[in-house]
This record gives sequence, structure tokens and C-alpha cells, in this order.
Amino acid sequence: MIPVLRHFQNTLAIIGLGKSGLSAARALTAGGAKVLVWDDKPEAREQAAKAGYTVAEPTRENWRLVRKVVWSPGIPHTHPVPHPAADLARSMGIPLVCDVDLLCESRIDPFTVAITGTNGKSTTTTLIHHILDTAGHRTAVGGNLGIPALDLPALDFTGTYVLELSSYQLELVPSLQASVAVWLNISADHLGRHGGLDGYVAAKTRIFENQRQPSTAIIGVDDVESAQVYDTLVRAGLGTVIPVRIGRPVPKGIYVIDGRLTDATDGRAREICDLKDMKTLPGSHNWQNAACAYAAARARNVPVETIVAALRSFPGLAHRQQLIDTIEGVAFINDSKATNADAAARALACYDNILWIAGGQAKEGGIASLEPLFPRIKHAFLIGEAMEAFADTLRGKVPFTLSRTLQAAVETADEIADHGDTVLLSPACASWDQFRSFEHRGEEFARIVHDLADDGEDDSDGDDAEGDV
Ligand code: UMA
Repeated sequence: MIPVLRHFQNTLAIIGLGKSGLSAARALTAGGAKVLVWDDKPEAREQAAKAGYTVAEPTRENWRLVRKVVWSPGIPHTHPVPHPAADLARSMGIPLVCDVDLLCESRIDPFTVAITGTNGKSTTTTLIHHILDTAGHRTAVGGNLGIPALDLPALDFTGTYVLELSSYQLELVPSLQASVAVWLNISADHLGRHGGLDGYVAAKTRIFENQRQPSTAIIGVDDVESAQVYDTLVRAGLGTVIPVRIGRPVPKGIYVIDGRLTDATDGRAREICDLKDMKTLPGSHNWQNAACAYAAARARNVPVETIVAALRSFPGLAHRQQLIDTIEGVAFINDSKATNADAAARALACYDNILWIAGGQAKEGGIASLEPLFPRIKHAFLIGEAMEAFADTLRGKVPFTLSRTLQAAVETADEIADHGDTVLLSPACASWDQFRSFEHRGEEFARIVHDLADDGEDDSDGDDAEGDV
């Protein structure tokens, strides 16, 4: 934990007592601040009171002495409708920040590698951490990825914080000054929360806002919005700006063509390695992640050979195209983190003969955009709230089964699968209609697959026994 010393004896309010709010409460209290906490759920308030925190309803009277409101990133404060406490804070002129901002404003260490983008953030963040760790740097990794920023170990000025930052967090981090800022890509997501695509892009753009020389901005320029952000940064002329492109060369940038990672940042194209050899980074979306991670590690002076060795030894991430098991030649892949169509597209592009498990709580646009990938799908198994809507999109194009539950989907897929097929859970939906989180959904998938594998072993034991007789 990193005690926040800057607010010694100040009063701060905390709204939301999930992971980030509780982490901020601990770190501020440890640093000698007075905290007033609030959560709309009575159980959360009861637990906080039991833990010794002062629970105080957000009112003008209670917030008289409040210097800052530490806002939990998941709570809407502008769109679709602002939470009343956000309106109160604004009317009283109290700034709204999130836990990450408390880390940023209290550190003297200049090294922060911040990563954002619609897809690939977690893989790239973990990969950058893995590369820096392999190179012997002292690093800590967290943020949106899971470990709240203030729960990370305190690093001295030689250390590097590697932080995954969501658009929600980026709206609330006025003190962020990233030494290296990585922007992977943009596609439609969280639009309701940001009042549309422009608001979403504006929130993400804050990752570059306070960057000062010497700093590095790394931008995947494959989509229109990201290319525009790149142009704007180049025109602003602050720090080094490195474009990253997949599929064709980019002047003075880093690019990947047919898996070959090429560094042309100094004007001469130099082939670094073949990413097709990196088994845990399949597909062009992972090539974008790897190229951005390479650029970030180079910005922290990691030697090229060390980066290549780390790309090779990267263990991969749970719930992102994670191979759970191969049963009788059928691969079972857990891509539960694919909570939108764009993320599912990245996985669907990597395999042939796919038995696709999709559905849950649908995002805007559904799966219509995936039509070019339909020929790769042998059969779809639809689950959750989105089942009927997805069936309407697939009808006449891809055979499907209305499985309703994940258990039924995996079991039926297993029954009809042939040697060489891939059973892919890549739902293109949020999980909350049937699961606590995408992690919970992925763990359930893994459990069902392991049960199938165990049943298979029991059966084969039985067969052997019969054979013996
Ligand atoms: N709450 C209220 N009022 C409301 C809504 C919520 O009081 O109107 C309370 C809830 O009762 C709960 C708390 O707020 O107690 C939850 O706050 P939160 O949603 O901000 O969640 P945290 O547990 O603090 O987790 C947050 C991030 N969550 C979100 O951004 C939604 C986590 O990202 C992050 O890992 C964690 O901080 C640590 O940094 C998760 C996420 O889903 C993985 N992120 C989104 C994504 O990746 O798409 C952006």
C-alpha cells in the first residue's frame, strides 16, 4: 500500500466503496487524512462503519471541509445522468478525482507508463510489465487491470509504475504526467457513459494531456480516430510521438507485416523478430499489443534482445484467448474478456472451424459487424439476454443453437465437435446477466471444460477396463 501523505489532516470524501474506494480510504487514512465515505449500497456502508470509517451522506453540511472527492470510476458523474454527489461536488467547487490521481500527485518518481485503448489494454499492460521485469527494472503493475493504484508497493525514484487506465479513470486523473503514454486503438464502447464517441475519445486523450519533455507518446494509428489523435499530437510538437501500424509500413514508426515486427523509428527499417513465433500473442490484435509494448520498453531503454526474449517467455493472460484444454483434438479457448463485438472479432479472426459461444448482456450494435467472419464459424451456441437478437443476426448465415446457459453451450459444442475444431467462448457481451463478472464467466467456462476432460478420462479408464476383460 502507498500511504497518501500529501493530504495529512485534510478532509476528503470517498464515493463508492468497491476496490478503488476502499483502497483510497486505506491509503488516505494511513497518510493521516480524514475521510468521509459513502456508497449507495447499505451493506457497503455498514461494512465501512464496522471497519472504523466515518460514513457521511453527501450533503452540503457534511462536505463543508472536503478538499477533494475521490470518485469510484464506475459511477457516472456526467453521462448518462450524473450521480447527485457529483452535482453537489461541482456546485461546491470541489474537484472530483479517482484513486489513481492520488498516486500521481503524491509521487516524486517520474516514471509512469500509462496504457489505454478500447481493446488490448490488459494484455499490453501485463506485457510491458513482463518486459521491464525481465530487464531487471523495479516495477509495479495495476490500475484498471485489477490491483487499485494505491494498493501497489511504494517504489523509489528508480522504479516504474505500469498503469492500465480506463476512459472512466482518465476523466478523473488531472495530475497524471505519463513518462510513456500508450494508446492502442479506439472503437465504440462505453458510449452511454461518455455521451457518444467524441466524449469517449476526449476522455482517452487525457492520457497525453500533461506529458512534458522528455516523454514518449505511442499510438496505434490503424483506426480513423486514433490516426487523428496522432496528427494532433504531432502538430502540438510535445515530446516524442511514435506511430504503430499493423499490415503496412509507417514512416518513423513501428509496424508489423505478416508477423514481422519492424522498428523504423530512426528512419531505417530494422526487423526485430517474427511475432508468429510468440505462441501467447496470436493474431494481428496481439501484434498491435506487442508492437506498442516493444515501443514502450524501448522508451525505457530496454535492449532489443531482452524485449524479444520477454515476448517469447510471456505467459499470456487469463480470459484472453486462453487455452484451457485440448480434448480429443478440440481446443477450448476462454476469451471471456471479449465483452464487445470488436474484441470478439479479434479472436474469431485467429481460428478456423469455430464452435462459437456468444451472448450475455449485449452492447450497442450487437454482432452485425462480425458478418465478414461468419464463414469461420461452424456453429454458434447462444446464451443469455442477447440470445434472440444474436439469433436474428445469424439466421440463414450461420447454424446456431439457443443454448441459454454456458453449461449447455459447452456441453453441446463438445458433443458435435470434430478433431481440429476450436470451441471459443468469445461472448461479444457483458457478463452481468448471468455472472458476477467476465472473470467469473471465464472461470465457469474453465470449470465446465475441466469437468468434461475428467469425464473423458473416467470414460477411457472404463473402456480400458472393459478391454482388459
Ligand atoms: N456505487 C455507488 N453508486 C452507484 C454505482 C456504484 O455507490 O451509482 C458503488 C457500488 O455499490 C460499489 C462501488 O460503487 O461499492 C463500485 O465502484 P466501481 O464501479 O468504480 O468499481 P471498483 O470496485 O472500485 O473497481 C474499479 C474499476 N471498475 C470500474 O471501472 C467499473 C475496476 O475496473 C478496476 O479494476 C478497479 O477500480 C481497480 O482500479 C474493472 C472494469 O470493469 C475491471 N473496468 C471497465 C472496463 O475495463 O471496461 C472500465
